[in-house]
Amino acid sequence: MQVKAAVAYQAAQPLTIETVELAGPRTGEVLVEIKATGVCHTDAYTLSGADPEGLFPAILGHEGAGIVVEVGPGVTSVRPGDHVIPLYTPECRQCEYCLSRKTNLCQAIRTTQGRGVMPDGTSRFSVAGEPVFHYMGTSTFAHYTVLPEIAVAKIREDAPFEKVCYIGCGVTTGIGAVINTARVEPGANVVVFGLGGIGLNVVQGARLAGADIIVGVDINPARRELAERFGITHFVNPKEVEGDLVPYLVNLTKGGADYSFECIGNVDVMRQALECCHKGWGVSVIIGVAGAGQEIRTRPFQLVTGRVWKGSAFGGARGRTDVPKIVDWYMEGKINIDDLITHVLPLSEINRAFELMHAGQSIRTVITF
Ligand code: NAD
Ligand code: AHE
Ligand code: ZN
Repeated sequence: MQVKAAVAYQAAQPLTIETVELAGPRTGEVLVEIKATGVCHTDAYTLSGADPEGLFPAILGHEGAGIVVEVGPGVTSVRPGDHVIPLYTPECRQCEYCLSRKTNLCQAIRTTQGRGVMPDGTSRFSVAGEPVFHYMGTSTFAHYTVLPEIAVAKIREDAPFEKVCYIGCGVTTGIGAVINTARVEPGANVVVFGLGGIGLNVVQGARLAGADIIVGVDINPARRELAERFGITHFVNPKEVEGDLVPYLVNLTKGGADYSFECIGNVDVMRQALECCHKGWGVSVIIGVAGAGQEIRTRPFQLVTGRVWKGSAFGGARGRTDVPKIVDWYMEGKINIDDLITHVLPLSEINRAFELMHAGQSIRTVITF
């Protein structure tokens, strides 16, 4: 079928909006009509050329929601008409990783996902007979996309696509990092670096978990007001701090953060996030994605003296199990998504979403089809 899509032909170039060819779902696959998709900083990261797994030409996008329109042979868990959220972290419930119960990182299709193809090694997208790569196994910057059955979460039908698409990445990543990865407890002191589409969800997760002090750190002063509404008790702009940021934050949290979260993708900030943690027990969670060749550094003494460095992908969430529950939380008013969606644009204006993000003017832009 012919499908409207935004194609990334080259790193650091705007996306091209055009009609591409999409082949139907094969065994174990589903065809989904994408109704809405968020634009996450990770899409911008891959488009920039900094992603070692970045491939071109590709159809980016990994924060979508839509409706199943066709299923391939052997598909049993969803059927046409079902409302779904695509999962860049699938949940096969059969691989060693899923069965371990120790991680959400299902590996059933990870290798082919990273190579920009479906599990059988081929792409469903093409332009003029030439294949176009999938991205993160989701490619939600297309009006229709094909996904493995294990990479969709079935959700309730009364949930608005243009809001719950954000649960496909940002909401789940931020709240999940607090609840599943750090397991923040009531009364904890938390520092969140980066108050964008992920960091503000960490803030609302920390508030849900009953954190006491929640410090938000961002170089964009415009982030302060919204972050306060979402639960920060203190705002720190590193550009306005005299001297070192780390001792300043240790002092503010009365000895160091019980938990810190890096939601930027800056390796120097990752070091600060670890080192502002409380001696003996502070846990720092890396969420931000850093470019090819970048490495983190600290004195091993920081770890010897009890600080813990962790990472979190998709908030440690098991997509098919946890995503429908997070949709319920939104529908029950337990979490706020609406105030984080600052812009809604048609696919034809998707490049504007990247401009707004880079200018620090948006939290999340949602594209509707
Ligand atoms: P965003 O652009 O919405 O937010 C980034 C925020 O960081 C902005 O508010 C910006 O002003 C702030 N910032 C930039 N440099 C800073 C500095 N030096 N000090 C303090 N603040 C600074 O991006 P986002 O969509 O929230 O994504 C954040 C990061 O998380 C990205 O690296 C993204 O790739 C990553 N991410 C990871 C996962 C995961 O599963 N691990 C999921 C989604 C996104
Ligand atoms: N391709 C990058 C890795 C990017 C990355 O870490 N992705 C996160 C999700 S970011 C969503 O906005 C993730 O899920 N990682 C686990 C995984 O298996 O990719 C690189 O550096 O190679
Ligand atoms: Zn994302």
